[in-house]
Amino acid sequence: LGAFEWADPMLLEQQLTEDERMLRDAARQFATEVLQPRVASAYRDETAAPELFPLMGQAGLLGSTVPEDLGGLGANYVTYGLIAREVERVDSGYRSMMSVQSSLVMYPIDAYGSQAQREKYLPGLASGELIGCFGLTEPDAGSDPGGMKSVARKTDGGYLISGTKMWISNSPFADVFVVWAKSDAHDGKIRGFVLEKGMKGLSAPKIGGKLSLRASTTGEIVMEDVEVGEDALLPNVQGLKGPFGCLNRARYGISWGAMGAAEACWHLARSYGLDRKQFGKPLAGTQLYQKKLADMQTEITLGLQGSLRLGRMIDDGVAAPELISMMKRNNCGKALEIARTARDMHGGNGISEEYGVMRHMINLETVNTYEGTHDIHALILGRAQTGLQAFF
Ligand code: TGC
Ligand code: FAD
Repeated sequence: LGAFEWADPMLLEQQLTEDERMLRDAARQFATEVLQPRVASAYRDETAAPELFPLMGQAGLLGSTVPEDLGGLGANYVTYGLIAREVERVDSGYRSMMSVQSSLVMYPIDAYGSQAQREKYLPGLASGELIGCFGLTEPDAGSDPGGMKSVARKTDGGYLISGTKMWISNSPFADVFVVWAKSDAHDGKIRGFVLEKGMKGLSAPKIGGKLSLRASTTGEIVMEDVEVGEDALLPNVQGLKGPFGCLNRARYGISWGAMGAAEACWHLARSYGLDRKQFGKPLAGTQLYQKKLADMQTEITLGLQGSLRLGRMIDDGVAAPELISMMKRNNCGKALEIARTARDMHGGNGISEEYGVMRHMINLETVNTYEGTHDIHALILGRAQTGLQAFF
């Protein structure tokens, strides 16, 4: 039998290729050197950080799966997941900025766009010179995006788009807006459109008062008869499977990212327990403390192994969306539980910004909600095994 590696019990490291490890290490270096030093104040002051996009672009973090000739790395989905894990180890908000740009803006332009749209937008989005956002959710259509009210009305040369999108990551400083609306020219089917900052009738006010994900900026997208040409339509997809195709990639990335945040909390709790003495001995030498560490270690090990397997299945083209729901749901729920426990294990220090565990915990409340809530993914899995629809 082999030796037990407490921080990597399933030897995940050995299951990666040399290229995957190299790109993961570059992401770790960027996260440690560029993101970590700024996160506490960014979170406290809710600082908008558009300047991070070109830095992320230079580090190869944006659109890593997009082909190299369009500015990406042409990397696989395992690499994309490993990058998400490293960035979210620092903060879920930074991973959000990156994964919206990669999976929700670059992916649909690459997969559903015309060659002209791909050439126009992808290189700038990959370098971070352009910032993107993705508008699906509306004030009255969150878990049920099919109930959206945004519409695209056909005109002679294009469309007039109207509606309001809510809770949109990056929107207040975005240059490129991928939005979804029901098109009267396509029997009311949902279609994707690429809008640009500065278009008449388009605005993106910031949503204030957020107590979670404060290092990432969130806003609305307000569209009042925004006039676009035919070239703004994403030509190669229609219906809800358009936005869901993007969400599949982003949800998969979140399954890795949430484990990164959980690992950060676990390692902090372990170190804290080794240093902190009460009743004449380290906290880590008590049974209750060790049980909590063992639970964290187990859930993280299983969660990471599940995400790796899922990534390999995506790379092989055999992953079903329901499996993505399973891993997104499981890893977010477990990460949130781990962060709450780590907060408790830090005692009073657990509420201080210095230790970071409470920031992770509060961020994970959002991560457990966006991209399909914990319960919505349960309903997707319930439907898949019973054949019974329980949404309505
Ligand atoms: P349903 O009848 O199930 O499906 C409608 C059509 O869509 C297709 N489809 C999928 N295609 C690809 N991948 C998937 N995962 C798909 N899920 C569904 C389906 O095959 C069907 O196609 P067709 O051709 O037959 O029409 O639709 P429903 O209306 O019953 O859906 C219910 C439900 C709950 C599954 C769905 O609406 C859902 O997942 N709700 C959650 C909404 C959500 O995740 N919103 C995310 C917004 S974006 C975001 O949060 C970004 S945060 C990012 C960050 O900052 O990091
Ligand atoms: P609701 O759908 O109203 O759900 C409220 C509660 O009801 C939840 O607990 C839910 O599980 C439950 N519920 C809903 N339906 C059912 C049912 N049928 N049966 C049982 N329970 C049910 N969206 C974007 O489009 N782009 C973005 O970039 C984006 N970024 C975000 C960033 C942040 C910080 C946040 C908080 C959200 C973001 N979202 C974004 C929106 C996010 O995807 C939605 O908030 C999420 O899908 C839930 O929708 P909702 O808030 O309308 O909640």
